[in-house]
Order: sequence, then structure tokens, then C-alpha cells
Amino acid sequence: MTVSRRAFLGASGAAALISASTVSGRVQGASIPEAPTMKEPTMQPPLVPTTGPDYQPVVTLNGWTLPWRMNGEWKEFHLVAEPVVREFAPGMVGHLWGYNGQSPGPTIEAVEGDKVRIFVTNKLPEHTTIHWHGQLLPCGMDGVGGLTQPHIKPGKTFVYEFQLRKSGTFMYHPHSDEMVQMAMGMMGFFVVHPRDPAFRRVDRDFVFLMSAYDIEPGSYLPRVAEMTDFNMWTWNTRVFPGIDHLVAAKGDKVRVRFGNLTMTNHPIHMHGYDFKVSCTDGGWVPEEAAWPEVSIDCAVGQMRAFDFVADEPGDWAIHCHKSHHTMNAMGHEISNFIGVDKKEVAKQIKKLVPDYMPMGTAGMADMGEMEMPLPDNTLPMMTGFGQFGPIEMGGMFSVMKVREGLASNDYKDPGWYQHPTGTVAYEWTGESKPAERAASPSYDPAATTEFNVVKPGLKGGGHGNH
Ligand SMILES: [Cu+2]
Repeated sequence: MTVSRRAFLGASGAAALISASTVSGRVQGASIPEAPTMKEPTMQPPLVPTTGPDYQPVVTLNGWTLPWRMNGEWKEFHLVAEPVVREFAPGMVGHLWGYNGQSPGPTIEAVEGDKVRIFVTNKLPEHTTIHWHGQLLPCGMDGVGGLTQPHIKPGKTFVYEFQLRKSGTFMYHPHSDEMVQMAMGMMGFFVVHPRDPAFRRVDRDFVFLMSAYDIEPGSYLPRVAEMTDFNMWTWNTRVFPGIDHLVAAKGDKVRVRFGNLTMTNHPIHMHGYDFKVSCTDGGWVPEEAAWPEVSIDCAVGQMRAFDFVADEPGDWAIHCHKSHHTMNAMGHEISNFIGVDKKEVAKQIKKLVPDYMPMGTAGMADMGEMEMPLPDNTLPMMTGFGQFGPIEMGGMFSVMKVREGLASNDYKDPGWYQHPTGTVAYEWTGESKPAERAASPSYDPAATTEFNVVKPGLKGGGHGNH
């Protein structure tokens, strides 16, 4: 039997290593690593490690991984807490707080056993701290302002140093004026890879954090005192159709990891597959104990990962199953007009408000095809187009795109799935057989209704890391 490095480090080995090198070393000299910053809200290529053990780097939806430098045996990172402008989807930005140019902050990736030194510079107008959610570390590194450390005042830089005792799925966020700072978008993912590169290895590993905002249509700043009534439900501070698609090659082992820093739970559902819950923020679920699901409820403050083998090609929806969380900001106060004939009242209103458009007498699906005049900096409540028509979604919705023959590091949007002939639901006419139908009937949005004016950038399939 071969002894893997993991076996060597496992349990008592890792504990011995940690106590032998009690993490205390103060930074030598005055050199602080540079703090890279990100301008783009699009998915950046995975950051392949050039030092230390091999691992499969994660891909952060609409995000990036923070580069580090080695300083002796320490891996050094530099986070800057600062005001940022984050695009939620083409057509809307939020004036938020985040790290290194974006909200959420960059994903931190390191390896079990690594000693990490994380510099945190505060460029906010108020004090902050960072809590390393789920990490096992010395109490004084836990980042709870007032309890385990002084708050980091504006303009100051603090240093966190700890050894990563276990691999898994973690996050970071402030523990200092927490309600305001998380409502403003301050959070980030933290992945610790196993020291044994073969342990629970997958071919594609996607991560996102869920956050919620209350941004009045036409405005830019979240209302930070809101407790329950949020109107922007996001993955990595993005909403459909602005959320990157998750692209996988047929046959890949795929992992999706997510955490919840909103004020309510999110049942995350993916079509086309059953999958296993493989990891929580408490650690790996033993393979023999991993349970099957098609939806995973993620409570506030929790993280979950699920694994599956991508053996079924297609465009598979992945979304929160709370239907209000796959909607954007507009019109949650509207009344239910289903079955009401609004023609007469509409005539009266149009005399006063020429732009007025009655809607909702049959349902609200017409809102997916029409575009009402919207206030500036506001997204339609339901929007996005697929190859067959309006998708009528917003918020926490994306697509798992499984395709044959993709290169191992190809995350580019492959466009819509070309369904094999005879495999698409079809209209019954009493005449033709399914095999005679076109593989992918094309949909021309311009042909459907005179109201169908789609804003540039809102058609599905066009985003991703091109
Ligand atoms: Cu939800």
C-alpha cells in the first residue's frame, strides 16, 4: 500500500505539524504585497497553481481568484475593503462595498497545511474586520471586532496569520457593523484544496456566494436597514441574465459550491441530474454517507457543495426554487389582475399616462416579452431570451451547459444546445411525426410582438468569459 501525503498529514500528522510550527511569526520588514484589483465583472480563467501541490483551481462565477506571493513559508494575500461599482447585469450597476474592485471580493484559494498571511487594508469610510467563516484557527485570528481584535479603522492595515488545518469550502465576510457591510456586498469565497491532489478531485469546480440587496428601481445604493424585503437576489452579486453559465464537458466530474449570506434560505435546484452533497462549511461528507438530491436547501450562513458526473448533454437550468428569487426588482407590489378585463380602465389611464401598458390579465408571462419603460439603472422583473423564446427569469438563475468534446479548461459559453432531432417537446398538430421536426426551431423575438424591444446585452447566451 502506498502512503499518500494526505495519509501522512492526516489526523495526528497534521496536528503535530501545526503545533510544531506555532503560527506566530510577525511580518518581517515593511513590505506589503501588492493588492491586485479587478475591473471586469466577467468570469476570469481559473488560477492554476505554480507553486506547492497540484490542484484543480475553482472557477468563480463572474469573479476571480486573488493572486498571492510566497514569502518564505508563508502564502501572502492582500485584500482591500473599499467602495466598488458592481454591474448586476448589463443595464444596472450598484454602488456597493467590496474588496479589490468588486463585490463579492476575490476568491482565496490555498492548500491544506499552508500558512497564510492575509493583509487587510481598510479604505471604507468606517471600521471593518474580516471573519474567516468555517476555518479552524487561533481565536485571535477569528476577526470578530471588539471580541477577538480591535476594529480596523479607516486607512489602517491589519494582518491575519493562520495555518489551514483542513481542506474544504469556506468564506470570508466582515464581523464589524455586519448588517450594513454585508447588505453593501462585502463577502468572498475561500477554498482550501486537499494536500493530496487526488482526494475528492473533480474536473470542474464552480463557486458562488448568494447575497441580497434592496435597491429601489432607479437608484444605485442598497438600503442597508432592510430586514426581509430585498428585491435583488444574486449569485456573486449578479442576476440573470448576467450570471455566467456553468460550462462542462460531457463526462466531467463537476462540483458546484455555494454559500448563503442573504437573510433567508435558498433551495438550489438543478435540472437533468441527481447529485450528491459532498461538502459543507463543516467539512467533507464521507462518500459513503453522501446523500442524493435534486435540490439543496442552503440556510443563512451555510455553505454546500454537490458533485455529479456530467453525462447528459444539454442546457440544464440551475436556480433557486423560491420563485420570487428568480425575479428582478420591478413591480413586486403589483396586484393580481388575472382574469380582469383591463381594456376600459387602460383607456382611461392612457389619457393621463400615455406610456401606460396594462398587463397581467392572463398571467405575467407577457412581461417577459414586453419591455415596459423602466427607470434608469433598473432591470426588467423577468427577462432573458433562449433559443425558443423568452426565459422569463431574473435573479438567481443560470444554465449548466454540458457539451461533448470541450477542452479541459474551456469555459467559454458554447451557445444554446443543439437538440438531437426528435427530442424537443413539440406542438401537436395531428399530422407530422416528431422525427420530421427541425432539431432546434429558431425563435425570432422581433417577430412576436411590437413591444418586443430587447435591450442590448440582455439576450441569453452572449455572456461568459469570451
Ligand atoms: Cu432563493
